[in-house]
Amino acid sequence: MKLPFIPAGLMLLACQILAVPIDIDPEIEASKRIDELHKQYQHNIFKTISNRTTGCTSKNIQRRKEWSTLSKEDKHAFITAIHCLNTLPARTPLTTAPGARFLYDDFIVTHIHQTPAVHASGLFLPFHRHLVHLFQNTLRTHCAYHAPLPYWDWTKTYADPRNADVFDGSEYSLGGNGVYVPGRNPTRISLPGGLSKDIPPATGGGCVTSGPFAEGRFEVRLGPVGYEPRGPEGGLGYNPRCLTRDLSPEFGYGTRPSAVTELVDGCEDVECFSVGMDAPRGVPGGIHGSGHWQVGLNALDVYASPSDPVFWLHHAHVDRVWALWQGQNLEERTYQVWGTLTAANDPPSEEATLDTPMDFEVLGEPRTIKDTSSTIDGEYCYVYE
Ligand SMILES: [Cu+2]
Repeated sequence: MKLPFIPAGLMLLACQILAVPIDIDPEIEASKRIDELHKQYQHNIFKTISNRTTGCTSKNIQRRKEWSTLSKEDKHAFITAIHCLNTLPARTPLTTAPGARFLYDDFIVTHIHQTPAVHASGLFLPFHRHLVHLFQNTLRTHCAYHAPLPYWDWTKTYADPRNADVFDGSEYSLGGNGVYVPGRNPTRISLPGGLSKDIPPATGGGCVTSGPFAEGRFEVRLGPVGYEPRGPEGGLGYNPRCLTRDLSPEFGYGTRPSAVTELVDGCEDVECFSVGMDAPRGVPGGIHGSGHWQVGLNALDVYASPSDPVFWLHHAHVDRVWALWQGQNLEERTYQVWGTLTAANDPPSEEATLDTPMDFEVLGEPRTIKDTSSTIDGEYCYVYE
């Protein structure tokens, strides 16, 4: 007999009422539930494309993989390709961003410019889906990266991000934690929509010193924009420095498995999903924010956060959770739109529609929300493994 799915919270309550000894970890239950949701998502995607002979088919679909499941060769290729982006010339004119030197910087400049429109707004999910796609395309066309785009499943490492493979500091990681700096004050980050938040110091705080993005092997040039001391020219000036991190178990908790199941099981419309993912009570944060805050420092900067390469793996996973939610009911959930065109609707702006265009500046042609809604019907053709 197949038992119906019972939310972990309800199960816990039932055990308490019945005085049953509790040995259920709700996060283990939620994690199993994510596996079920993932199977259903994949089933629905492959059912939809199974009879196709052109366009996105089960033969040509790209499979995006979790970082820890990539082969050493693929990890190495991804890391090498990111370094490669930091050797090719920027397309952004120096008059637009005097600090933009290399191709990698184009992504940061675009993200800085677009931040007030594409966070805690109706553009959040669509904009970042296409940004990640453009990044993958650039790795392929300019730096010969042909392996799957990796994602970082932070539900697996929520208890302590220091245990994540992606941060193990080896040559097959995106580098380790920042070096521990004692006695630091909280970092006050400014969020789009005129809000701010104090992020307490965690387990690191200084330069990354191990792995392929350690000090001396990788340079950040743009920002900070979202906290003090701000970089020159509004963060668009040349400000070469190391990559910093401050891995935080406290914020890891924000990306626990039950946070994801609450959204995917609990949200019938994309308003509920987007708000929980990115802006609970209108304030930028949610699961998406917790992913940034548990990495720390460079990743805390809402504007210039793509300066930490883990940005791409984090946003691929935000996109996976959106795809997981859409994939439970592709017909009803793929083309839903909600929200306005400004962060926390400040200043007040129009409602987004499927035809709302998004600007990707030097990275590529504008796209509408509709262009980005489906992972298998428009220009995209990918599935998460
Ligand atoms: Cu962003």
